[in-house]
Amino acid sequence: MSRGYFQHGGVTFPGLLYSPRGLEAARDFPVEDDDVFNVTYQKSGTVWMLEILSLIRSDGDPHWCRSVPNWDRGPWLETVLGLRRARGNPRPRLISSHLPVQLFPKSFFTSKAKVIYTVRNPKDVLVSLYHFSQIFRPYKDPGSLEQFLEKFLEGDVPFGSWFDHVRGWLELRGRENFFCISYEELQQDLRGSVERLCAFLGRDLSAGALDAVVANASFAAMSRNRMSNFSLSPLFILDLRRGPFLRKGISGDWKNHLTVEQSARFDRVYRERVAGLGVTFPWD
Ligand code: PPS
Repeated sequence: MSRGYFQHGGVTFPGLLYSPRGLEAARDFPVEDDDVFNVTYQKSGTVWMLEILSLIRSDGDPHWCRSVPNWDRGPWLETVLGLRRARGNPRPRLISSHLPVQLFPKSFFTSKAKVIYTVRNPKDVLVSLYHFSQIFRPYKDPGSLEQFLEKFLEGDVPFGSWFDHVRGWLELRGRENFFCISYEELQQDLRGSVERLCAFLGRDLSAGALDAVVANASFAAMSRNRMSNFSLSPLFILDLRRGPFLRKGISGDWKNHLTVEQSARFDRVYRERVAGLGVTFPWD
């Protein structure tokens, strides 16, 4: 299973797929002004947003999404293979990342490249990550949900603390090239969200193209698409015999998993850590 973890810049990374040298190279990645970055804390809707951005780029035509795996359309910059792919992809590039802001490519901060940051209710992130940790081979076995909850709240998980990640990225609010949206907004109004994304990206899609984006980025369509459901991923990376990557795709699944006490414990830490951020999230 897992090869263990290493620390880089105070953040935990798995030893399989990631390396300290790769992370240094990601930090030095030469960002181009026409790059579009799909940034999230893990399990917050990365592949969903990647599908939406791929479809917007193709004016709603699903051909690209159905013929090229998502990890090649919008490679994860922090993985060794993703970095190589991002370097080689033709411009304009779509690039995904779970990196905390302090480890993100330095050249982004003086570029006109765009970042779309998707946030999700951290209780749902916790539950999604708990299941994912059981199928994603680079991650350690999460133990019981009770144990994993404590690790998550302490930030003792790959990519570090949800609270630090969100706080760090939200400091970019107000920049012209930064757009923040939530998983919950995508759930509540996908079409309206796609329209807002198009406005941010400077794309003018017809009503028919918008409909096609919405239809092809649905949970059902993505679950059927081999290029988006990770069924092409090798077994030594993802063990889909133990559960699907596209698991439930709903908001509020945490209610089916956390006890009243666990939820209250989460809320106490959440209130402390999110105070002072000056943001109201859809789940607050
Ligand atoms: S990863 O591994 O960090 O890149 O995972 P990420 O893509 O960020 O998050 C996976 C969760 O997003 C859900 N998902 C969707 N929900 C609704 N609609 C669509 N189209 C969709 N696509 C992905 C996916 O099911 C994971 O959430 P859970 O709660 O585990 O189902």
